Amino acid sequence: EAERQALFARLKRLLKEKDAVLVAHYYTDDDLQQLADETGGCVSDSLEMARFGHDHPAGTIVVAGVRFMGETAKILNPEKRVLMPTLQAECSLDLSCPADRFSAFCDQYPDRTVVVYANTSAEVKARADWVVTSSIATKVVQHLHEKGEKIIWAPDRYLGDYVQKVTGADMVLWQGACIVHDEFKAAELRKLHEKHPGAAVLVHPESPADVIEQADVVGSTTQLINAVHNLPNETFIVATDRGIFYKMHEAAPDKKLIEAPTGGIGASCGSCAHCPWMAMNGLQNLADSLEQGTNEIHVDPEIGRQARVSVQRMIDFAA
Ligand code: CIZ
Ligand code: SF4
Repeated sequence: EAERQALFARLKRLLKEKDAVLVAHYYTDDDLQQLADETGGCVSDSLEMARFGHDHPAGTIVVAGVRFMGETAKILNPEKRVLMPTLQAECSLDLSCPADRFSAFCDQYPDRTVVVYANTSAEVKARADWVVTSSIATKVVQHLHEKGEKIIWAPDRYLGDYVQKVTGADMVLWQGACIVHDEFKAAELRKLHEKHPGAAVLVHPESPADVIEQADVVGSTTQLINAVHNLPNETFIVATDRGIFYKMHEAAPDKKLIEAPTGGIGASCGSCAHCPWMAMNGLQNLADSLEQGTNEIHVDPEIGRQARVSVQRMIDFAA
């Protein structure tokens, strides 16, 4: 604990010295979320992280999360330096969708509008017409559907399937999945809910359809945190990365939060739901990166410019 205190003090000094602001994703360790809160940084979802970094005056944005989040910050802030505690933190959705294969896939459907989830590389975002997050995916697709457009959706097949069901849009789906959310188990969830009949079930739409079916609320990280605060229930069963409990506890300290059951494959903490790549971020590698200026994110300027157009389209739509 004394060691942690010393590291916290050193990191606060370093952030000031280097004119840097820390943005941490909801799925990172409590330590990082706490440090971001204490230093005027931000804890949020991937897009809000990039927007916050944009509005903040600091010349360096340090992104605690996975690589596509660092890239998204760079896409929206090409003039700023973007650092990450590690460049090894991947995302199975991003990995499932290499730009060359995806581009060839899109070429097969030239009459379709290309909508991609934020969990993709800068190159894939550049190939797309729209980038969306889970909080706005349904609204954007509904809007396109009403205009008579047919859609290519990538990379998460569960989120795509959910959006398709809600909107009735004509969608061709890329077959990617998140290794964390893919592990939530419908039968076990049903049994757990029977034991806690008063609990509300909160599900992130990267989960399988039979898990989404049992949800009282399906939503993005921010929407699920708000649900804990806003719903009258005293107990919640939560199907998303357990990193989110830090903010849920803060939003509603008196409520009881239960982890939804998983198969646990790929998790960094046994059978719980925790992204192994998010878990690569820590106070120590954050300090190293800040001190030495290592792990800088670079995005080809032309790719960045094209990707910014599709991200900006969503931001303007949301406004
Ligand atoms: O599952 C993820 O990585 C999410 C929810 C990312 C995001 O948009 O914040
Ligand atoms: Fe990717 Fe899933 Fe990890 Fe999010 S939780 S970064 S979607 S692998």
